[in-house]
Amino acid sequence: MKLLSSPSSPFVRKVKIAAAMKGVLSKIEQRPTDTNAGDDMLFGQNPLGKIPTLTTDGGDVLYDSPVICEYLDTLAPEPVLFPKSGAERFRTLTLGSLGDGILDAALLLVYERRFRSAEMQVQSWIDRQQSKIDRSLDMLEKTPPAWGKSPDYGHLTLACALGYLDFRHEGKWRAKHPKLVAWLDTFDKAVPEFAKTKPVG
Ligand SMILES: N[C@@H](CCC(=O)N[C@@H](CS)C(=O)NCC(=O)O)C(=O)O
Repeated sequence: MKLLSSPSSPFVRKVKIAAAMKGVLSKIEQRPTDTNAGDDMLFGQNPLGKIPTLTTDGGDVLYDSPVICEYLDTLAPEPVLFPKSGAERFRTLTLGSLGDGILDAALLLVYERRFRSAEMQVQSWIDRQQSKIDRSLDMLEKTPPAWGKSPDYGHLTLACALGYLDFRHEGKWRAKHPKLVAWLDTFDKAVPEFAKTKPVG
């Protein structure tokens, strides 16, 4: 398998952690990809120009990260990242969507600083994105999502979202969310690939 990748992308990090948990990371060749470089290889595989993008051994091109992670989950029986059915499945998918939503808002805040000059930035829009992150974390802080035998896709997505807030938003979330800080420490101990994929860049 081939993965269009970057060491700073939290969405790529999700895929690498999922692959490691399923024991297939060594079967993935990673191709460093700069999404700002107008890379024809990237646009040819994914017209959205986003990473992660995975090409399977059968030649199928998969995106985005939830789809890739669900594909990886089919490659080995354990641990189950996506429960097959029932309320458990939809709890996992919803936690994954919440983690991705935190990431989307956090990334938009980064892009606002990166791609707009200071006078073009709109404070009300910045506040709107920040409030999505704050509300989500406040809700999760009340009851951080426990796992049974092993963390699943929802948990690994949340861990990557919190890791990204540490990486690009100075870990400011930590002061008001002690239970989530403890939750992330527990995840870190349970999933060795989390520490190994600490973002750089
Ligand atoms: N929903 C997508 C989001 C992927 C995403 O936004 N990746 C960023 C890198 S962290 C990207 O490729 N950005 C380039 C762009 O938006 O043009 C997923 O889950 O894979």
